[in-house]
Amino acid sequence: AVGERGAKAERMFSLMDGFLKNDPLSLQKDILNHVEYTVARSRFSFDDFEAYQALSHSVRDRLIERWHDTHIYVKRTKPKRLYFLSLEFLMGRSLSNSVINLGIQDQYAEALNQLGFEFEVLAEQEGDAALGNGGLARLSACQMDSLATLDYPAWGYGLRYEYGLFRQVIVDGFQHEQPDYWLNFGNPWEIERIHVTYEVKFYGTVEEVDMNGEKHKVWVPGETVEAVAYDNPIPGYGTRNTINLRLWAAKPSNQFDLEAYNTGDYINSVVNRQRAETISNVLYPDDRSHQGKELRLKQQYFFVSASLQDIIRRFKEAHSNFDELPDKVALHLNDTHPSLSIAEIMRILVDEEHLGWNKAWDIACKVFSFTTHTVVAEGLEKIPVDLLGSLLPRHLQILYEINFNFMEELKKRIGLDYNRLSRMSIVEEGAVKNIRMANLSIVCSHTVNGVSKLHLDTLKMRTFKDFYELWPEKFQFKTNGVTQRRWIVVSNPSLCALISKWLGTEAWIRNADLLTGLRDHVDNTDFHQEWRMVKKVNKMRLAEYIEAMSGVKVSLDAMFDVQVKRIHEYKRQLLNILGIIHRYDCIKNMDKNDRKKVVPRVCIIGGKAAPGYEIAKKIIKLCHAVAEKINNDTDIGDLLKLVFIPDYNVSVAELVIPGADLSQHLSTAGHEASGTGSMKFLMNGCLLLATADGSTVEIIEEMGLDNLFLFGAKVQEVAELREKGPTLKVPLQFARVLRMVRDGYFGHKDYFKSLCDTVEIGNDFYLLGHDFGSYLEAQAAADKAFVEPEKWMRMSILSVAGSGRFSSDRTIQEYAERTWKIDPCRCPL
Ligand code: 73E
Repeated sequence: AVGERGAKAERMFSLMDGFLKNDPLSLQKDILNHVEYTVARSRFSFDDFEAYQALSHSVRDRLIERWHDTHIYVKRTKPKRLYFLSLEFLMGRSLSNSVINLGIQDQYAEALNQLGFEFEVLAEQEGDAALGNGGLARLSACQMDSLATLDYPAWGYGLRYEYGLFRQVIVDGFQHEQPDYWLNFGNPWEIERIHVTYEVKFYGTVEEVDMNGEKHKVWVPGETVEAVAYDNPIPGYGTRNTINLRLWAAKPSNQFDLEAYNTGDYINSVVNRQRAETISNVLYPDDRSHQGKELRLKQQYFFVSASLQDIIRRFKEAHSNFDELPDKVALHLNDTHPSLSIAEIMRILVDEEHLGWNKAWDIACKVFSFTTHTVVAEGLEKIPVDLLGSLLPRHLQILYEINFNFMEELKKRIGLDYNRLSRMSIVEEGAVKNIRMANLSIVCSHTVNGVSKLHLDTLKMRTFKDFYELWPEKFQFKTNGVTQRRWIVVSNPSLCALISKWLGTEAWIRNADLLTGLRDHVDNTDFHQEWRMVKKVNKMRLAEYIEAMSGVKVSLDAMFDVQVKRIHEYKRQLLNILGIIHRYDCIKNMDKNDRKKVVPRVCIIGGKAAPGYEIAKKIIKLCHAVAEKINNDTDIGDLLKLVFIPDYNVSVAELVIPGADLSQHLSTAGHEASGTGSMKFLMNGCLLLATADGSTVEIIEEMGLDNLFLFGAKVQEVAELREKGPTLKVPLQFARVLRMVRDGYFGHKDYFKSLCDTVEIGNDFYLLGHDFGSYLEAQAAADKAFVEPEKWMRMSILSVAGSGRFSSDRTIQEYAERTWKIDPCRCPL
C-alpha cells in the first residue's frame, strides 16, 4: 500500500507546474484567469470590483499553498499546539495585509499597473470583516498575525457571524444601527469546508445507564444543529508559515425529525429546521455587558462544542493516550466567553472517553489558560442557572460537581469562612442563581492573565482578591500589543518607507525593538524634514476623507486631535466635548490679538455606541450638536472645527490614525484594562494626551513623562474622591460649560438633561468635574508644544522609537514562553 501511495504521490507531483510563480507576468495571467473562470467576467471587460475579486482569488491561491505546507509540516513534526478560542475577531480587510505578509506587494503593483489598475484603488473595494466589537476583538486579530509571523503552531477558533458589528448611520446627529450583511458580495478569504462538520446538541435530559457494572451519565439531547467549518488562512510575515482561523457557521442538521415530516406539515418542518442557522447569525453588539440571553449562550456552546470536537479529533489522530493532552495541546480562553469549554472537555473525557473524574479534571487544569479583559466585578459574565440547566442539562451537573469539589478543597484551605466561600463559589446564590464564568475559568486555568501591569494590580487587589490570595502563582500579566504589520506597514506606507530608509533595514517589521534605532536621528534636520512630509501626506488623506464624509473643510495647519474608540461613559468622550465647548467659549471671548495666539484645532471624534446604551447615544448627539454650532460660526473660522467620523471600524482607523497629531485616551484611572488604540497612535508618531490608566502607565515607563501629556486623578485617588461626593471641588469652567449645554445653547435642552445629570456634582461617578482642570492644563501644554515644531517633531519621533515594546509580537512571545509553553515550528522554504 505504501508503494502504491508513493506512486500516486509521484504522479500528482509530476502533474504540478511547481509552486505558483510570483513574477508580474505570472500574476497577471493568474488574475485574468480568475476574472474569466472564477468571477466569470470577460477578461476584456471587468470593473474595479471584479478586478478586486480576481486579484484576491489569486492571492488566496498563494495563501492556500502555504497553508497546506504549514499544515503538513506541523502534522509531521507533532509539536505542542495552541488553540486560541475567541468569540470575536476584528480582522478588517485582508488584501493588503496578505500581499505584504506574502512579500509580493511590488510584484502585484507592477502586474496591476500593466493591466491598467492601481493596487490601492482595488484594495478600497474590500469591505471589513467586523466579527467583533472593539479592543478585545482587534487584539485577537493582531495576535493571530503575530502567532503566524513568529512561526507558532497555532490555530484560532471563532464564529462566522453572518451579520458583523452593526453599521453606524448618523441621521440628524443621532446614531442608527444597520445590519452588516458582510457576506453579500462573497468572501474570497475563506474556504468552506463542507466535509468538516460536527453535530452540536442542545436541550434534552440526562439519564443514568449501567455500563459494565458502573453507572454512567448519558445526555439525551433534544435538538441537533450542524457546525460547518470555514477556514481563513493567516499568513506570517517573512516566513512561509500560514496559520488557520477556523470559524464555525450553523446549518440545519442532516438528522431528520421523522415525526415532524410524517405529520404532513412539510413546510413548517423545513421552516423550523432553518431556525438552526440563527445561532451564528449575529454578533452581540455590547462590549462590557452581558444580558444572560439564551441565544448568546447557544452561540457560546455551539462554538465551544464544534471547536473541541475538532481539536480532540485531531489529537486522537496523532496520539492514543489522553495523558499526553497537556503536552500536546494548549487551550486559551479569550475572556470568559468560551469558558463553557471547561464543562465540555470534562463531559467529553468523563462521559464519552470514560476517564475517571479526577484524572479528567487533572488534565483539564493543565490545558486551559485564561485572559480576562475586564476590570470591575460587575462587568463579569454570569449565566442564569435556569437557562443553563434547560439548554445544557449535563453541563450544569458537571459545573455543580466542579464547584462542589472546589468548595471542599477550599474549606480545607481557608476553613469555614462562609462569606469568602460564597464570594468564591462558581455558583452565585440569590433570587436568580447564576454561574460565575470568571470563577470557573480561574479555578480550572493554570494561568490567569491581566492585559497590563495596572490591570493585574486591580485584579489582585480587588476583582479577584480572594483567588489571588489562594493561588498567587496563577496570576500574571501580559501587556497587550498591536501588530506593526497592520498599523505601520499596511496603514502608513510612507512612514514605513521612511523608517526603513533611516534604519537601513526592514528588519523592524519582524522585530519592533529595532525601532529604538530612530533615536539616533532624533536631532537630524533632514530626517525631520522627511518626517514632517509624511505626516502632511497622511493629514491630506484624512482631510479629504473628512470633507467627503461631513462636508467640513479643514486646514492642514491645524492640530488634528483625535479620539476614536467605542463610546462609553468611562472613556469620557463627554470630557472631550466639554473641553471643546470651553475652547470655543474662550475663543469667542477673545479679542483679535489674543485670537492670533490660538493654535487651530480640528477635533475628530468617532466610535459606536451599543444600541441599547442611551447615555452613549446622547454623547454622540451632543457631539453633532456642538459641531453644528462651531463649524457654522464664521467668526471662528479655522481656529476650531469639530467632526464626528461615522461608522468607525478597522479600515477607517487605518486612515485616521496616521493623520493624527494628537490622540486622546481619557478613561477614568482604573477603568480601562489596557487600551490598545494608544499603541497604534504611538507607532504612527502621534502624541498622546492621556490619563494614567491601563497601558498608558507602561507607555510612560517606556518613554518618560516628557513625551506625552498626562492629566487626571491617579488610580489610588479615585475611590477617595468618589467618597467625597457632593463636597468634591469642581472648577468654575466646568460648571459653566455644563450650564451651556443645560440651558440649550446647543439646542435639544430636554434631551441632554439626563446626560448632564450624569456628571453633576455628587453624581459624577467618572470624575469629569474633578479632572476637568488638569485636563485643560494638559490641553494647554499640547498647544504650547505644537507651536514649537522642533520639539513636537522630537516627541513624535521618540514615540515611534519607543513603541516597539507595544508590538503584539512581544505579547505573543511572552504567552508562548510563560503560559502556553509552545515552541516555534517553522515550515522550511
Ligand atoms: O481595555 C480594553 C482592552 O484593551 C478592554 O476594555 C477590552 O479589551 C481590550 C483588549 O484587552 C474589553 N472588551 C471586553 N472586555 N474588555 C468585552 C466584553 C464583552 C464583550 C465584548 C468585549
